Amino acid sequence: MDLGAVTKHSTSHAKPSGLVLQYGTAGFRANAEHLDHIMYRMGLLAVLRSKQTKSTIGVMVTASHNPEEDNGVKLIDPLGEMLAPSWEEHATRLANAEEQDLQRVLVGISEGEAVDLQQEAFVVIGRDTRPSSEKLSQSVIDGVTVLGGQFHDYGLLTTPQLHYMVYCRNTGGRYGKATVDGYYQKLSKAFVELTKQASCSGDEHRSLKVDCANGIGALKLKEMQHYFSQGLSVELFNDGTKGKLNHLCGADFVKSHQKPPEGMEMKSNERCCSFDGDADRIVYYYRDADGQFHLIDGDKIATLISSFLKDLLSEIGEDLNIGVVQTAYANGSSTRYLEEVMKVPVYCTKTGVKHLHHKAQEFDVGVYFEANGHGTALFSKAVEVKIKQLAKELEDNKGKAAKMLENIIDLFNQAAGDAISDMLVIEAILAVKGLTAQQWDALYRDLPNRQLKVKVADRRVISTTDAERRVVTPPGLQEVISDLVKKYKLSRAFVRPSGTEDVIRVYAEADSQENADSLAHDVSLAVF
Ligand code: NG1
Ligand code: ZN
Repeated sequence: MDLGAVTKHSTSHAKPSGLVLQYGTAGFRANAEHLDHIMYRMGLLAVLRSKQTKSTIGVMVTASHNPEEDNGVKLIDPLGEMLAPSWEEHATRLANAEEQDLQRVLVGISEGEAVDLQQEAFVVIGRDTRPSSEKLSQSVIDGVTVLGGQFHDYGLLTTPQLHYMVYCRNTGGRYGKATVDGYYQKLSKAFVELTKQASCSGDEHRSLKVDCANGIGALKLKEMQHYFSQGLSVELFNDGTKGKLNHLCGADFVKSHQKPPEGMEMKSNERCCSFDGDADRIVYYYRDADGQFHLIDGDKIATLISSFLKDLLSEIGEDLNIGVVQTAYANGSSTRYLEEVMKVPVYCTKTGVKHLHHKAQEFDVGVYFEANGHGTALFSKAVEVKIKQLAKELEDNKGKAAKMLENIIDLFNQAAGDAISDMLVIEAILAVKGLTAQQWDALYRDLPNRQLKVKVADRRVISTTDAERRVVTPPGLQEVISDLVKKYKLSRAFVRPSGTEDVIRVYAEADSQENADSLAHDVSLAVF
C-alpha cells in the first residue's frame, strides 16, 4: 500500500475540518459540496474490501429520493448486498479521520480485517443523473487507483443495475451478463415469456404511465422499452428533460403526500406508477371514476406478488416455505390480510432494506417490501434448481405453473429492490391474472395513516426495540405513546430516529384519517 501517494492525493480531496458524517442506512448522504473527500475515501475503502473478499465491490454515487443538491455514496458487497455492518463502521471512521490520521486509520482497518495487500482489487462504479455525480464518481476512481485497484466505470446506472452487475461478476456469469444489455435481455426475455403465457386470456395490449422522478430511471427505461414493447408500452413522464430531480414527483413524493406527481396527466382508471430518483423504489396509483386518488404502495405490491407466487407453488405441489418480510411502517391491514386471509407468515424487521433482505434469505421464497415501495423476492438456490427441473418435466397446468415460476425468478432482481424489474413483475402478474389496478387495490383497504417528522436537538436520545415498534429510551416515552394509542380504534403508533435524515419519524394509524392525524400529532408532541 503506497501510503505516501494516498496522503498526497488526499490533499486534493481535502476533508473540511470538523465535518462529521456517518455511514447510515443507505451510505453517506449530504449536500454534494461536502462529499468530495468522502468519495475519495470510499474509493480507498472499496479497494480494501475487494482485496479482503477477493471479489468485485460496487460503489454507487446517488442520494436516491433526496433533493438534487444532495448526493451520496454506498458500497455494494460481493453478492450485490449492502455493505456488511462492521465495514459500515470502518467507512464512518475513515470518512471522519482528519488528514493527518488517514494513513493510521487505513492501516488499522487493513490489519484488523487481515486484508492481504498483495491481493488484486476490482471495483465497479455507477452514478445517477445529479449534476454533481460525474465529478464525485471521478473522486471515487482517484481513491481506487491510488491504492492500485482496477476498476470499471459503468457511468449512468440505476442503483439496482449496479447491484445486479456486482452480483453477476461475482457469480461467474451464472446470474446473468454484467452489462446493461445483459440486464435488459435477461429481464425482457422473462417478461415477454410470461406475458405470452397470459395472452391466452385474450388480454389487449397493455400500457402504463411512468413518472420517472426526473431521474436515471427515465434514461434506462427509454433504453430498455423496445426490448419488451411486445408485452407492454410505457409512457414516460418527468423524464428529466424539463423538471428537477425528485421535485414534486417520484415515488417518495407520491407515497408521503399521498397524491399524484406534478407533470403527469391521469385519466380515470389509468394505471400509473412512480420511480424514485435512483429507480430502486416503485409505487402504483390510479384515479377512480369519481376522480379520487388511490395509492397502491409497497405493502400491496408484496401482497400481489406473494399471492401469485403462493398459488404457483401450490399448483406445482412442492412443499416450499414462503415468507413475507415487512417493517413497522407496513399498513396494519396488509399484515392482517397476509396472515389471516392468505395464511402467509409475516415477519417484521428494522427499517432499511439490508434487514429485510437478510430475513427474506431465510425462506425458500422470501418476499420483502418496505411500504415506500422498496423490495423484491428472493429464491433459494435449491428452489431455483428444482423449479428449472420441474419446468422441463411437468406437463399441463403444473408444467405451465413451473414455467411461469422459472420466468418470474429471472424477472426479479434478486440483488436488490428494483423499480424497473418490479414494474415488469407487477405488469406480468396483472396480465396473467387479468386484474385491473382497481381490482388489485380492492384486495384490502389500507388503514388511514400519517407520517410526521420531528426536528430534535439530538435524535440519538431515542432508542427502540422490537423492530423499532417500542421505545426504550428516554424512559417513560413508550408509556405515553401506549396511552395515546388506547384513545383510538384500530390504532398503532411508533417513533424512531431516521437513519437518513436528522429527524425523528412519527407513524400513526387509526380507524379514520382524522384520528390517524390526531394520534400522530399527539405523539409528536410527546417526542418534542
Ligand atoms: P429512514 O430515514 O431511516 O426512515 C428512509 C426510509 C427507509 C429506507 C431508507 C433508505 C421511510 C419511513 N424510511 O429511512 O424505508 O428506504 O430511507 O433510503 O420511508
Ligand atoms: Zn432510491
